[in-house]
Amino acid sequence: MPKLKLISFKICPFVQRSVILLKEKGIDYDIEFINPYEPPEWFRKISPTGKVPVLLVDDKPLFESAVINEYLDEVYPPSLHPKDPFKKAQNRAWMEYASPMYMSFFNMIMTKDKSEGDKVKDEFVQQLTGLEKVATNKPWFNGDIFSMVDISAAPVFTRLDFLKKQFDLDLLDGLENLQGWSQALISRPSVAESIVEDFDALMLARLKDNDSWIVD
Ligand SMILES: N[C@@H](CCC(=O)N[C@@H](CS)C(=O)NCC(=O)O)C(=O)O
Repeated sequence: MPKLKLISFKICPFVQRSVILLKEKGIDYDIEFINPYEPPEWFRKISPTGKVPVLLVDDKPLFESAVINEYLDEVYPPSLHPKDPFKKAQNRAWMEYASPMYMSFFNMIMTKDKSEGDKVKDEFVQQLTGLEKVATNKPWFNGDIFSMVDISAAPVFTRLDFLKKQFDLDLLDGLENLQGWSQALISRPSVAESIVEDFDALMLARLKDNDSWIVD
């Protein structure tokens, strides 16, 4: 099996997706934390986008979390995708749906101005409402089988849990399917262990540094 090293940023949701998959499959890997916003020179050389995650596979770089996860799923069977091609494609479509939610979340929490924050919050809640319509609460996206699509969405719920605990802001209020899915995901060992110990402190520091409306 190849030697794997994940280049990470402690509060990055995209990295978290790869960590969950690595843990879920019990794959051995090394991890190195950097700040992609002030990257070391060696990272600039190996990352075409300047973003994390980058997975070094026998020292060869692979970028984009979705691609990294598809690679790991293929190389370390059994696959966590449904077998049926249509269902698999549908799951992948919802994985695509979840990706821009991280940008909405980031914009929502990093905005300085409360009224702008509320506007972005409404957009984010609309995205959640779209997900609510297809979530099953049984508890996983595909019912009783944990899949790649669950991994793609899990970091959304880690972050919503942070907002609820730290600011009493519950964006899952009234979204019952997502509440069930969220609980199941947050309690899953691979997800719980994918969060760095100082996650809340780092998030709070980032919000304060950005003068976010949430910390007012
Ligand atoms: N589409 C990328 C997004 C990765 C991404 O946005 N990573 C952020 C950290 S969470 C980053 O490295 N940003 C650095 C930058 O934009 O310069 C993926 O899924 O891997």
